[in-house]
Amino acid sequence: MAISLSKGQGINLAKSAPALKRVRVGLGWDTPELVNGHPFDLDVSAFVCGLNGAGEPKLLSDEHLVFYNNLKTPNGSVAHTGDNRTGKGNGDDEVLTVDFGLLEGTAMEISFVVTLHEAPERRQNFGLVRNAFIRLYDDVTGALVAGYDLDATFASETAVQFGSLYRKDGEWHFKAVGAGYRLTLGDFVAGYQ
Ligand SMILES: [Ca+2]
Ligand SMILES: [Ca+2]
Repeated sequence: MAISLSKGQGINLAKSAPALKRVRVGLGWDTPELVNGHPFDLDVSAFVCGLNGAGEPKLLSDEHLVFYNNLKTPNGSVAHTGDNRTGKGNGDDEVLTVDFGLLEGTAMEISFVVTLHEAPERRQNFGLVRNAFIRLYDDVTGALVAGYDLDATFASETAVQFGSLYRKDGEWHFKAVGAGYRLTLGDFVAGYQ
């Protein structure tokens, strides 16, 4: 039975989906085709992080930022299936897979952040984004495990953290985040370094 989450809620995957070996993370949205004369292109990035001495998430390496320009981590533990430039259709628009068996033991958190490509240059923001969601599926059976429909309306934000997977006491959890920021992908990368 899939769990429908609301903002800030989390689930313990070890309890709600104990057989889960590989998770497919689907993110979706609907957007106008053109805004200010430019395409309106949302991109998902996954930040695969360990924790530093202060308990802050930091990228395990530059190659642990998985996005349209780096489609997987060195051993393929986290992989992106490819860029979607329009968000057309009701299904998942960009999809990643996480293989818990392959994940480095030092990986403690994987954040899924959606940024708006060239937002400052194109003067675009999340105010026109509709029907945004993040869904977790068992990648082996295809079953939906949990989903979160972002209910917040955004305005001037250019990036939104949809959700994150995190490890606590050896068990993976998923949290619905839904937090918007006026940041670029580069800003996020700098923050996670
Ligand atoms: Ca895209
Ligand atoms: Ca869509």
